[in-house]
Amino acid sequence: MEAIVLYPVPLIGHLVSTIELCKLILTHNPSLSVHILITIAPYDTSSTSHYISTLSTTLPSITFHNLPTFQLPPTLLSSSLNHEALLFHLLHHNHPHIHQTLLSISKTHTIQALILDILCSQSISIASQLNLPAYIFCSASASTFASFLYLPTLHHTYDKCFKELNSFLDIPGVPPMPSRDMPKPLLERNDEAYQHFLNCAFAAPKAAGFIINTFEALEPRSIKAISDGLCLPNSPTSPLYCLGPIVTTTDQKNTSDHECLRWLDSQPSKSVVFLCFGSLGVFSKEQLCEIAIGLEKSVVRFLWVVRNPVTDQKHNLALGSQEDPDLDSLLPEGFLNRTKEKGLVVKNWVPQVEVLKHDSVGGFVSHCGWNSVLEAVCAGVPLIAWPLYAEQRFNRVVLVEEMEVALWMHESESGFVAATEVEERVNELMESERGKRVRNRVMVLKDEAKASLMEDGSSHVALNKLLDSLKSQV
Ligand code: UPG
Repeated sequence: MEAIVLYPVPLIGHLVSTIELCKLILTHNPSLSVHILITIAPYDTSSTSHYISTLSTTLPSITFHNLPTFQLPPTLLSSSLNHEALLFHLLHHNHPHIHQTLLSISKTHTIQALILDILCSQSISIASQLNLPAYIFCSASASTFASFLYLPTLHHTYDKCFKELNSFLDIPGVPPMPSRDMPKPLLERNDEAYQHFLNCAFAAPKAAGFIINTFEALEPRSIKAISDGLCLPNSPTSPLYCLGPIVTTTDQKNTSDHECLRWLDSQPSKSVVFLCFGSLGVFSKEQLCEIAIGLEKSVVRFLWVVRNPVTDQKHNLALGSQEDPDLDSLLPEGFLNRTKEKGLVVKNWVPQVEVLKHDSVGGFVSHCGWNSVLEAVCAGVPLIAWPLYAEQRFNRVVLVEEMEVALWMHESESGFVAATEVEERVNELMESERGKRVRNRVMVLKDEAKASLMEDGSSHVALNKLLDSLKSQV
């Protein structure tokens, strides 16, 4: 029996689209045996492990292989390594286990391909040892992927950290990129994570193909730059398959009958701005109060997902703590009562895809995670871009300057956003001519997204090409 094996990293934003990719492939080729290698991050968050634990019961058509748990050595635990660097330690530790699992799967199946998350690109070497073709799957944008492929060139062009460079980077297919807006783990050259990313980028050209969760009409320039080989000036470029938008159809926490949907039912059409910051984004108590003041002063209705304040100051990540926040003690005194006619604050999590599709939602204040962006585009909801971590500042530049689907949320040097900025931006998005232009643009892209998935749409055609390519590998 023929099989494909996928190896995602244990981060919700990556897992969600990997699972959807599997479902998509299975819909078109139900006889294929699909295997996913599951690993748990050393700094696991309960949302990720909960999601993983539900997968095997809800998706019987996919076989999950749990790789042995990685116990962080005490020296690493006490070190000041950031979570990206720790993740790469885990991935490295997994290498022999992946090798072993692939051998074991190949006893009963003919493996067509190993599909690796972009962060697992260094595992291409394992595929080569076993004579298996490896594909890279990028759950982020084509623009991000262009910068990833181009990283070795940038690395040789500059000898300073992007954080200190203070200039615009010229990346093929990407608008002029302020060096400080490069993905967070790449800002410091001496950061261990930077070296790992660079190694991944060096390994990537050996892949048999690149799969990206995007579509032609959304990112025509970056897709063309990658396909034309401009991002890999020194080696041939593998075929590119843009299959998106791959958007999740199931909520990761089974909250699809959430109270907020009933509240939205009672709001006027396109009147509500939705604030939600991905699977990990959190703020300080001071920042939460500032958002509250801005929303209260604004003229718009709001639906706001609030989590407990930052537990990891360095990254704005809710690592560990997913307990319900005590809203009364976190938000300004009397805020909930004063705003009850125009707003709803929800603790921790909402079924985001459902919310965005609701007719009452007219705007989205987002951290610019790529899944959130695609979900907004598919629902025709314009954004206000408030990046927090990972490649989200990079995405903001692309969303505002290139795609023109978002307004820019301005922050201070330290990343703090003032109440007046929150108030002005949400008013601007929901009430101004500029807001209208962004809304019109996202509506066009919503139609394009739908068209790309139709029978002769670009993503559908790319999927067929990918399936043919997988078949031809055995
Ligand atoms: N989500 C909910 N309800 C919530 C919060 C999130 O359903 O209350 C879902 C959301 O619909 C989406 C996913 O969780 O499907 C979040 O994904 P994404 O928007 O991509 O954010 P992250 O979880 O932060 O994703 C990581 C990176 C991000 C990157 C993405 C894809 O942080 O920067 O673009 O992975 O590689």
